Amino acid sequence: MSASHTTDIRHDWSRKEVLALFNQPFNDLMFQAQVVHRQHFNPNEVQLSTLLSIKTGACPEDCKYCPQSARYDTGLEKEKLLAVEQVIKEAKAARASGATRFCMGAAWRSPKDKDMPVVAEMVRQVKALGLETCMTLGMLEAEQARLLADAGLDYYNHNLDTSPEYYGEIITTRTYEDRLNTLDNVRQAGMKVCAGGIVGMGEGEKDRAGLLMQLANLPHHPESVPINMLVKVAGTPLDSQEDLDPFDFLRTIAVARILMPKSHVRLSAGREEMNDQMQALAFMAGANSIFYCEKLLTTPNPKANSDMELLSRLGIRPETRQVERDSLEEARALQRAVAEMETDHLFYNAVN
Ligand code: SAM
Ligand code: DTB
Ligand code: SF4
Repeated sequence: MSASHTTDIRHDWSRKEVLALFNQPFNDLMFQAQVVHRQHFNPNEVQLSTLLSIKTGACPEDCKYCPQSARYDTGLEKEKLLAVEQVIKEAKAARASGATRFCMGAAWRSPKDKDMPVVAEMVRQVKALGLETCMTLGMLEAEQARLLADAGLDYYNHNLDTSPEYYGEIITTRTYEDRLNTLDNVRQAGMKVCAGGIVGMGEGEKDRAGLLMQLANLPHHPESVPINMLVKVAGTPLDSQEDLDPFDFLRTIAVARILMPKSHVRLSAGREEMNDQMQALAFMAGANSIFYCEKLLTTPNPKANSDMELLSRLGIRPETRQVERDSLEEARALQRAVAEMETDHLFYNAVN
């Protein structure tokens, strides 16, 4: 495969091609992912997102992995929708600890109309703090997506979770098509898409390939692709699922990087069970975003200081906000132009 071929932004991947990427020798796959990664990103930067559960538990859906489904007894304390002030307090703490994006998640099948003004207000106030905003509230109608976009929501997270073929083993209360419709509504409303899935749910390699193929063949690649390793929670139907081979997890990250070269690939749930070496390999495979918070939605995540220590040992810096970088570059260009104008008169123009 030629170098240019591997870096093209494509939306027409076949399962055979994706499986061929997966089935390369591990070192070849990692190398290819690194080459693509370095063409589009600084390999020593990782984006930090903080996650907050704004409404916890008692969800009517039956997602077999999820501790928040009302159908499974996981001993989780349910909570009503948080007050806006509480969310803002958490967002300020996230900003102070160095996160650039604040993701708010609700255990809903879809938001009710009465919830929309409240979540929109959360978006407005979190955004006013200078943070990027993300929400994951379940399925969205077109009108709801427009309302969130109008409030200034930057990203909407809605995962495909697995391949279309394996999906029915995991969720029966909404279809794959429902999920694709929500992603379409989010895109049409002009928001950035965050969509990925979970591995380690008993799926096969063809399903991991199928999931990534679905994501990569969307009309636009999601800007953010979270790859979650199943967090096994007691009481859920997947609590005693066999562990996935860690190399298969890393292969999934690497293939995501190759298929979606310009997207941030997030090393998402499951880091609590990964050692430092495994996380370092995931960054080498092309992951360049993490959830940076001591709790995901309901389960533990590494402590902020241990994350900072790991990043520092690897020489990785937290990524600054894109807008900041863009406006910084603009400011520098302006400065250069002004400096040139100021010094122009000092030089004799030999052309004239
Ligand atoms: N209820 C909304 C929905 O399902 O779209 C939003 C919240 S839901 C918890 C967001 C995502 O978290 C799920 O789509 C799934 O990919 C991920 N997730 C939930 N439980 C998980 C677990 N035990 N391990 C890994 N990922 C999980
Ligand atoms: C995503 O892909 N992973 C996050 C976020 N999007 C909302 C959620 C992970 C949840 C892990 C289980 C829990 O903490 O409840
Ligand atoms: Fe509900 Fe979301 Fe959990 Fe599914 S993943 S049970 S929709 S909270």
